[in-house]
Amino acid sequence: VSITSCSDKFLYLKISLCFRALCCKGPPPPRPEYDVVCIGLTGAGKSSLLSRLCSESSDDIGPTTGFNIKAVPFPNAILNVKELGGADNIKKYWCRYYQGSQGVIFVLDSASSNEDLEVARNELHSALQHPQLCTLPFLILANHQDNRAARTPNQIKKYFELEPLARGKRWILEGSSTDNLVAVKESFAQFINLLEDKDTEPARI
Ligand SMILES: Nc1nc2c(ncn2[C@@H]2O[C@H](COP(=O)(O)OP(=O)(O)O)[C@@H](O)[C@H]2O)c(=O)[nH]1
Ligand SMILES: [Mg+2]
Repeated sequence: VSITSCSDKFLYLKISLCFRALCCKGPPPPRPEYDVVCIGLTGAGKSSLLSRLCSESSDDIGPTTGFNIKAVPFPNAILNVKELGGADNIKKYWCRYYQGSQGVIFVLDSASSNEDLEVARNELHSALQHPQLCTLPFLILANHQDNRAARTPNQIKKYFELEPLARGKRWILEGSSTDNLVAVKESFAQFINLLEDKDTEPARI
């Protein structure tokens, strides 16, 4: 079609704009949001991992007093993560913030002393058995894997005696470190699958 006159050109422009408006994709559908609670002892790496996932610098992070809420974006979901401070005087209030949670992230320092690991194990066991959390998906991150003293995820699995507790539940245990964000994102992608209830397989521990 040859377009010669000015009004023809104008009409052509209008038609092509209408065509684009009809054919071009509108805004992407909203991503589902999940409220999750993030617990673990002080120094485990909760704030650092969450900041890195939000593309923020983790250099000037101090111990979390009280709690800290972050909307952490992923390609197919947004996690509203409530990080609860891990200090002794705060831990006893953790359960007050469990209500409404749809999933649990538990972070531990795989390179910590045996005593600290024992405390972390007891905290994880209490969370796994807590009435408000026991039916929810868990992501357990054996963090600080870049430290030479770190126990492997398999060693943590045995030490934490997760197998009997994990049977038939939707839990994932993965190694992590702040210097391998790709692996951390992959662990969260699996966790989001559990939150979406896509993965009906029992625990991957
Ligand atoms: N090398 C190493 N250091 C980490 C890792 N995760 C956290 N840290 C450091 O451990 C300290 C405590 O981290 P933080 O995120 O505040 O722990 P939180 O108390 O669980 O929130 C900080 O100095 C972090 O830089 C990790 O995977 N590897
Ligand atoms: Mg913190």
